[in-house]
Amino acid sequence: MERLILLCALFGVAFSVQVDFRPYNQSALLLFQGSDADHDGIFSRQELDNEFVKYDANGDGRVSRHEYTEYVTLSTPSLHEFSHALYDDYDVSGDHHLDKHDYDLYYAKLDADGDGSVTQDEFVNYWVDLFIRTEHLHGAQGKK
Ligand SMILES: *[C@@H]1O[C@H](CO)[C@@H](O)[C@H](O)[C@H]1NC(C)=O
Ligand SMILES: [Ca+2]
Ligand SMILES: [Ca+2]
Ligand SMILES: [Ca+2]
Repeated sequence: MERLILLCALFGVAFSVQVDFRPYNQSALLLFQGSDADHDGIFSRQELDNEFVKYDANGDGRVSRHEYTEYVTLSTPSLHEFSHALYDDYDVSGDHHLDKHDYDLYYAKLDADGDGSVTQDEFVNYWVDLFIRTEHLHGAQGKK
């Protein structure tokens, strides 16, 4: 099956209509490469902010569930359910808004060894695990 990867920003996962993230380690690596804007091998806290600001359509400094899921499904409607699962994963405080507080907590989740920076390995391991946990939501069913 052809896997068209049109764009690979961290969470604005815009793939082709036929989504298949397998092999997960490869998709996670592509996400990392698309998110590590300065290519220093570290996904920095600033780079995380730079991703989330893209989803803040009304510019109020917070990302609502609607803003995020619209952003993802505009390019890839089949990721509707997956986009909600991702939102829940980012919304660490669970208050249905994404803001600086969530980004700090989310960054800490990615930073497995707690040294204050997120390496490629930490990032890829996190996303591979997430792809596996959410497999029933991102449309790999029925494909080879
Ligand atoms: C993904 O994992 C497979 C199986 O362990 C390995 O052969 C492959 O090189 C890995 N790919 C990447 C991009 O790490
Ligand atoms: Ca970087
Ligand atoms: Ca907003
Ligand atoms: Ca780390």
